[in-house]
Amino acid sequence: MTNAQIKQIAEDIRTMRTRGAGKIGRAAARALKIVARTTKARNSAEFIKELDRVSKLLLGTRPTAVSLSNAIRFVTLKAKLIKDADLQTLRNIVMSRADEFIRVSNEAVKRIGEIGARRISDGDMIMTHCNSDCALAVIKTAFKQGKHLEVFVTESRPMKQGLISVRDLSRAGISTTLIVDSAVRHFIRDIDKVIVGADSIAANGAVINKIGTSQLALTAHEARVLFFVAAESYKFHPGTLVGRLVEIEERPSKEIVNPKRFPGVRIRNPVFDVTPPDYIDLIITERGIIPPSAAYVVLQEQFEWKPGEELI
Ligand code: RUB
Repeated sequence: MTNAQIKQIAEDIRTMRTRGAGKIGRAAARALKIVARTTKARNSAEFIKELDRVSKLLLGTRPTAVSLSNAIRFVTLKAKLIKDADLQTLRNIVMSRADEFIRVSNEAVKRIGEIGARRISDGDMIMTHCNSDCALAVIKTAFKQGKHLEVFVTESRPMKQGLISVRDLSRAGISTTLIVDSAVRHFIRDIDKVIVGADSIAANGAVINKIGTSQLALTAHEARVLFFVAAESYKFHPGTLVGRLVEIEERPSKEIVNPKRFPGVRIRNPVFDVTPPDYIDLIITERGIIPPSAAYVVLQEQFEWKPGEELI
């Protein structure tokens, strides 16, 4: 039996009540902590089985943000690798790893804000897409430092997460302009820097983020506008070290329009896309700024992986 609270966390991720890669990762850590706190397992083996079952439930909610699987891995791996530990020890390990993930993740967003703000100049016109805590942390930190900024935000169809960004930025006192996604090229010549977040970053430096990001990057590239990605190191995707592709989530067509109004028409709703590393000037992580070509090194360090080895 899965605890109702855990089911609710999974359902909130699936329905996007909890959304944004960082928040998804922290919600998963919270769910696993609840497992450790409330488990009825009688021994370590039963507890590990329960962790696996809940991890599977969480992993089935949304496929693209690697923060989800990286959070699960961070919280559960230590307990799974320890041999002969008693149940209470394993429960304590999972609870403290969950707390650690949440703390480190929140600190990372703050640190990204500080590091990224150094790359923002007084008077910059910035464009952002969708709603990323990391991208907004950079903008808001630069603004708090006294830099005068103007931010253009794309609506981000179909779920319009751009409206969340617009509200957040304008509440912070930042001059904010909302545009539809298709107006990006019309305004790009007024923009100094584009800043977006990431759901996954591949070993070759490609960034997977909200659908439309790659179009925005192409437009910025054409206009020679700087393109920054702000992302914590747990957004780097270990599977891409061994050639796995990041799955692009396709969501129900009804998020775009009521399909009953258009019988016989196929409606496709991929919600993320891949921006090639060539269009990315830098990636701002909590450990510092890297060029996209350094993604491989970040992944190797993060997962202590050497070529030819199996990933655990
Ligand atoms: C959100 C999205 C965000 C990244 C990064 O997509 O694409 O840019 O998740 O966000 P969705 P953050 O709304 O479909 O989850 O920096 O907050 O982790």
